[in-house]
Amino acid sequence: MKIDAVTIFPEYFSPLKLSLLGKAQEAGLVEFGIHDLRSYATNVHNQVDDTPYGGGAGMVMMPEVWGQALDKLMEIDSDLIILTPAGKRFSQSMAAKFSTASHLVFACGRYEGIDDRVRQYYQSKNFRVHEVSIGDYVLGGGEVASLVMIEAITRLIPGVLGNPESLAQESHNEQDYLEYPNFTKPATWRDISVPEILLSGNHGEIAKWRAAQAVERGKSNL
Ligand code: 6GU
Repeated sequence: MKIDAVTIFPEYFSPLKLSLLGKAQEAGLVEFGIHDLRSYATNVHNQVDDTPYGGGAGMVMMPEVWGQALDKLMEIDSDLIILTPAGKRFSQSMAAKFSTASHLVFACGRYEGIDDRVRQYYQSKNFRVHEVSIGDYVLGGGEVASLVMIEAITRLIPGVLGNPESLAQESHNEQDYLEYPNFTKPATWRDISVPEILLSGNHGEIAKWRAAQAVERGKSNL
């Protein structure tokens, strides 16, 4: 999978070098391209935002600079993801869908967002355009939201996780219940003991206990 991100703060994306994402990139499973929006500015001051038509607070990102950047990046099979708190809420099922895409382009809005004609234009050219939010709170821009999405999506690409079993068992899987609690050595820590059943070696009973715990946690989180 190829993943491009367009931002006025490319440094936000340096964590892509770390951990799972860094390894996935080294293994050739995913290729990241981070692009500075400002380098596509067409005016002398490298300006990327301007005051909103109709008035109101804040600034809006200008369409022409986004057009220059996205014309370079969008290919026939690209999905364009526009980060905005007004978008559709990101979820595990959305991550699963995006994990089978061949090329994702993340457009990181700042200020009050990107001139809506950018969305309209790429939609009218029959690109798949998605406005996505990661939750009901307002961030300073789409960069952190993009990182959240990239991490959730890339770990679902076959080969990225060392142990694919952990995918099948984890929280927020298709059944939508939350995972059971986990314990490791020592068996007693600060007078708190690991549940006996987990030391029993009875894998049938352990599976039952875990399923019950998972349901309990799911309920308690509703
Ligand atoms: Cl995608 N962008 C911004 N600016 N704020 C957000 C968001 C995105 N998702 C949740 N809050």
